[in-house]
Parts: sequence; structure tokens; C-alpha cells
Amino acid sequence: MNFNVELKTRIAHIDEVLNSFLPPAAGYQQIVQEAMRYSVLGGGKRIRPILIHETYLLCGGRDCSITEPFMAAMELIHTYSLIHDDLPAMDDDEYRRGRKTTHVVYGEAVGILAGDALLNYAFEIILQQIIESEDSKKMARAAAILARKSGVFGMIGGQTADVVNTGLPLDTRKLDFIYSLKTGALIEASMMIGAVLADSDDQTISLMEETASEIGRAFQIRDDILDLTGTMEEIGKPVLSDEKNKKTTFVTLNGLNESESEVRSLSSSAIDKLNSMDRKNDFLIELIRYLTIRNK
Ligand code: GRG
Repeated sequence: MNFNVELKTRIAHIDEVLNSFLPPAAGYQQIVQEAMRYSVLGGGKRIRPILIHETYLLCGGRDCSITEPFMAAMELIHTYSLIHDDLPAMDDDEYRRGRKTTHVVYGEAVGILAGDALLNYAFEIILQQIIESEDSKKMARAAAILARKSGVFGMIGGQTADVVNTGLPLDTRKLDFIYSLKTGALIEASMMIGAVLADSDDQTISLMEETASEIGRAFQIRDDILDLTGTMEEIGKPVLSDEKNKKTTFVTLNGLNESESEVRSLSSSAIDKLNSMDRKNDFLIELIRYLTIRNK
């Protein structure tokens, strides 16, 4: 298997799915629809929809069309969170995915509205599929997972704890909470949704949640490592704390070596869990390696 070629094929497919679900830009609300399309179709690794699809296959799912509305909805929710995270009231970022952020291009009000619209539209897509489906129970269960994991008990909860603690010293427990909700929750939802749509039993769904939790933590620590090494390159000297972002991270608490070793251990534990399944999905295993050793 050529992983990079396979990855590109999957990303291209997801881009097509997203394009097909997004509303065209028209009418008096055209500007917000343009902003939705700008933010969603502007690149991105598409990790979460890929995880839905690959977990579905791993769990024995065969009719991939059932996953598409969930893949689209997941990426819309992820994108809304990025738009809002980039706003002046939060991280105040000017660039995302190598382009100007949505609020910089369209203004703050439209940025907020585009994020809100993506969140609503994600559930509209899924509910429409539920209405049209004869097997709606598992789709409703998957929708409930998405709602919970993206909401106050998931991503929003993690983002809240992060925002209110900005500039304050964080201990390991609080940092774990932030990581597992802010970054982990949508990754967990992705793998759980794949399993639910493939009619998996509760034990398998829980195993996917645990696996995803390790992937999410490894992914976030890798992100912290990249932030810090990026800052070191920018300012041309070693730094003991994340001076650029003024944030406590796993790396600032534990150092680079321990962080690298934590990423390796989480990644191999997640791979062991996947290998304990009856079916195999080699691409999924390669994806975990890619996510946890990535350098951008
Ligand atoms: C505003 C409710 C709300 C939540 C924001 C996503 C998020 C929560 C914050 C983004 C800040 C951040 C850097 C989080 C760490 C890891 C992460 C989620 C990175 C972005 O996800 P990728 O790498 O992005 O999958 P792409 O662009 O590839 O889709």
C-alpha cells in the first residue's frame, strides 16, 4: 500500500462529499454561505471524516453511503470550531490552513455567523438522512454521540476550560481534561460513529472510544511539540516554555523527550487495540503512525 496516495484519494473523496452537501452561495445570506464554503473547502487533513470511514470498514460496515452525511457533518463541526477559535475573542489568529482566517476575510460578524451556520447545518444534514432512512435508529445514536462530544461535555467543555485558564499555571490533571475534551472528543466521536453505523456491539464501541482517546492525546502532544519546535526555529534558541503562545502544554510541563516518548507509547497502545480486533485495517494503522509522527 502507498499510504500517501491512499490518503490523497480519501481526502479528494471527502472534498467531493463536502462540496456536494454545502449549500450554494445565493440569496440575501450569500455572504455567509460564501464564508462557509471558504472555510470548509480550504484544505485541512480531514482526519475526523477519514476516521469515521476507516472505523466503519474495520467494524465490518459495507454500505459506505451511510457514513457520508456523518463525515460531512463532522468536518463542518470541526471547521466551525476552528473559525470560532481563530476569532479575536479567542486565539485571534490571522492564518489557518495557509490562508487568511475566515473572520479576517469576511469580518468578525460573518465569521461568527458562518461558524454558527456550519454547526446547525451539520445536524440538518444528519437529521435529513434520518428522516429518509429506514434504519434510522443507529443514525440517531450516532447523531447523539456527535452532539454530546462536540458540546459542553465534549469539545466546547474543553475549550471553555482552556480559555478560562489562559495565563494561569495548569497542573497535569487539568491539562489532561482540556486535551481529552478539546481535541480528543471529536476524534472519539469519529471512531464511535464509524462503529455504531457498522452495527458494532457496545464493547467494540467502547474499544473504539478508548483507542481514539489515545490517538487524540498523542495528536495533541504532537501538536504541542510542533508548536514548540516551530517557535524554537523562529526565535533561533531553545525555549523552556511555549513563549510564543504563553500556554502550559504537555511539553512545557514534561520536556521534549518525555513528550516524544508519551506520543510513541500512546500510538503503539492505540495500534495494539486495533490489532486486537478480528478484522484488520492497515490504512487506519498507517494513519495513526502518520498522525503521531507528522512534522506539520
Ligand atoms: C471554539 C468551540 C470551540 C472549540 C475550538 C479545535 C479547537 C477547539 C481549537 C483549535 C486549537 C488547536 C490547535 C487544537 C489542537 C489540535 C487541533 C484540534 C488542531 C486542528 O485540527 P487539525 O490538525 O486541523 O485536524 P485541519 O486544518 O487539518 O483540519
